[in-house]
Amino acid sequence: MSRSRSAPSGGSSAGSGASGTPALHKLIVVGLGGVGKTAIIFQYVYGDFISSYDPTKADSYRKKIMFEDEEINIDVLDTSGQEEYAAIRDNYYRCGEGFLCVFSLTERETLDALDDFIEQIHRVLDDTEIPIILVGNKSDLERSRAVFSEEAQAKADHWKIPYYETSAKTRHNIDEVFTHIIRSITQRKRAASTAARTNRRRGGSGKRRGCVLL
Ligand SMILES: Nc1nc2c(ncn2[C@@H]2O[C@H](COP(=O)(O)OP(=O)(O)OP(=O)(O)O)[C@@H](O)[C@H]2O)c(=O)[nH]1
Ligand SMILES: [Mg+2]
Repeated sequence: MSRSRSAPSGGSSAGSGASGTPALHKLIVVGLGGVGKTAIIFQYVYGDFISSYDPTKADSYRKKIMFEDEEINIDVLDTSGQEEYAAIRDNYYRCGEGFLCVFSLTERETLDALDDFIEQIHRVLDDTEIPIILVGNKSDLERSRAVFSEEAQAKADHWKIPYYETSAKTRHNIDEVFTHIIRSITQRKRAASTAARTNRRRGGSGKRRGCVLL
């Protein structure tokens, strides 16, 4: 497991282990400041809870895991929820193969804000099928809950995406969320490579989405 203070390098990761190197899948975690993006990633990668709050600029984490009997690498990009970084989000989003859209169950406006994030992801990638999961974090703070599960589920249904409630503090549903998004990404890549092979057999040209961070 490794952590770097810089954004990950660009490049397509569509090739998935055929050459013997582990497949690499790129996740991006987005949402307003303070909702627990960094805490969720830290709990998943290091099995620990950060109780202090140190606003993120952009960090990336890499973790090697066994998934469906195969060794894979995942790159997790931890974005900033601070408004001053909003303008550079487009650049980051281009590299994403799957997104966790996080809000805090204790702050209603953090859920409302996610419509804009999801629209931006769809627009930048020109892809409304990109794997996204809605994540309501801080489920351990039940007494401060400001969003009913049904309301968040309704938003997830609207966007046709799954919904999970997590706690980065207790680790509730943390592994489940990452497993779900990785499964969605791998299924999608498999379908795309099957389609590309079929297309090549029929003499078509393969089109791939690139991603470059400036
Ligand atoms: N009780 C509780 N506190 C949490 C949870 N997740 C995060 N926190 C706390 O909420 C604060 C903000 O968490 P961060 O993970 O830094 O939030 P962030 O979304 O990364 O914020 P930015 O980097 O500014 O975008 C910290 O004090 C965390 O300890 C949780 O599940 N339960
Ligand atoms: Mg952070």
